[in-house]
Amino acid sequence: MINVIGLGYIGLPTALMLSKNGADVVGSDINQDVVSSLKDGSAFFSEEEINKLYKEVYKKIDFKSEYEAADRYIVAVPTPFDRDTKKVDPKYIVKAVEEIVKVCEEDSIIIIESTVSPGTIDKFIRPIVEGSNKKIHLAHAPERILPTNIVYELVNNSRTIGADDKKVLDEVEKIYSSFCKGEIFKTSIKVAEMTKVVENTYRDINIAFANELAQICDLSGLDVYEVIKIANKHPRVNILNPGPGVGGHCISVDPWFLVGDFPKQTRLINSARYVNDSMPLYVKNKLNSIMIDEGITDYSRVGIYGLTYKANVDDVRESPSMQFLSILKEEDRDKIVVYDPYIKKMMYRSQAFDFQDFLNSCDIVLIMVDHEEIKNSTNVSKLRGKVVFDTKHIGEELKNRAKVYYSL
Ligand code: SAJ
Repeated sequence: MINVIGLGYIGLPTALMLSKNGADVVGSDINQDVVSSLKDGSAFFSEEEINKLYKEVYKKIDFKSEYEAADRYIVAVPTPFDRDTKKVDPKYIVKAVEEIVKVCEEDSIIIIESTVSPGTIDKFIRPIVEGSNKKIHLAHAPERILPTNIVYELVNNSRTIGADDKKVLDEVEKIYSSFCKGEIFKTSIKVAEMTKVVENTYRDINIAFANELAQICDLSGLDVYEVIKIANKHPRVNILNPGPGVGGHCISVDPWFLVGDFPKQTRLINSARYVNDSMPLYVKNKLNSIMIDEGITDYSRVGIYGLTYKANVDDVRESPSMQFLSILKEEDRDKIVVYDPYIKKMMYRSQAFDFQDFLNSCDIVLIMVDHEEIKNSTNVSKLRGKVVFDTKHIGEELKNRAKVYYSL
């Protein structure tokens, strides 16, 4: 039996997938509301594929807040970073493992899926296990799934497994190969920790390059998207997309783990983080000049489309829109109209919950997230007559519809 600890956007799909493929799964989470909604079948997810998988198997899974006496554990709890030291804050995985060692069986395997900086498991988790009076094995199996395509990627992405010896590696491989069709790479715990952080850091640096390129092209009077499109025709060039900043609790966080642990060796990584975190201010400064050009003096005539960290998700963690709003003066933040089709709860004083109501409330539309909703032609045509500042390069049709079209 496998006890999955932490039923968030990683733990839950993993528990569902394991159960679908024959495992006897207990899903544990400290949030009683999460447990109750999962148990009674009322849980709902922004990804349709997860809803389908959930409806198919939820009755087979024992959802509870307690931890189970088992021999296999998967820990998928948050690993925030300390904003001052830039180091990983391991408190949640430490707490989870402390609770597991109280109930787990002899010869159990604890698999940490949460993203951690290299050396975290040795430093914070191994002492707990060694301090227990049980023979317990550790492993690290970081996930690579992309929110908006979680179920497909759970099955098809390759997987990295780190452990101390072949026997444990083979046991953990058996668990993941029950659903993973991708290649499974077996290595040490520390290499697995490092590769996960490196993957996200690589992406953050490349997004920072695209964001710097956007600023260079803006000053040069060039269309950065045309430059990127043509440059990417080169067989060994793959420039990513510029945007209003980098959000989410992965790409915007994981690089800091390396900066925090290796401050002298991470100037490039550090600079990339500052480039990406400076984009909301760049957007604000550009918006201010657009407002002057368009004779709009009051933020009450400005509307922000999109609050989530990226398209077609309902997660607002570290989102560029939230970063943008946090740098506005309070009086302006209270005036600006915000709207996001994925956000149903009131988060800001002037928030719309209907696309047309949102458009009726503003003269300038600042597009910060490229949800499918804003890309469909019916809604694009509703932008006719608006001044549009499009930070996500929604598409050519928008240029022809907007009264005046600006982009990054
Ligand atoms: N973004 C850009 N330009 C781009 C791509 C993304 O500005 O070209 C922005 C997005 O708008 C968003 C942020 O970056 O604000 C991150 O979005 P993302 O889609 O790049 O990544 P996440 O955070 O949703 O998922 C990433 C993935 N990591 C990589 O692609 C290397 C995923 O595979 C990981 O599993 C996930 O982090 C994680 O949980 O670590």
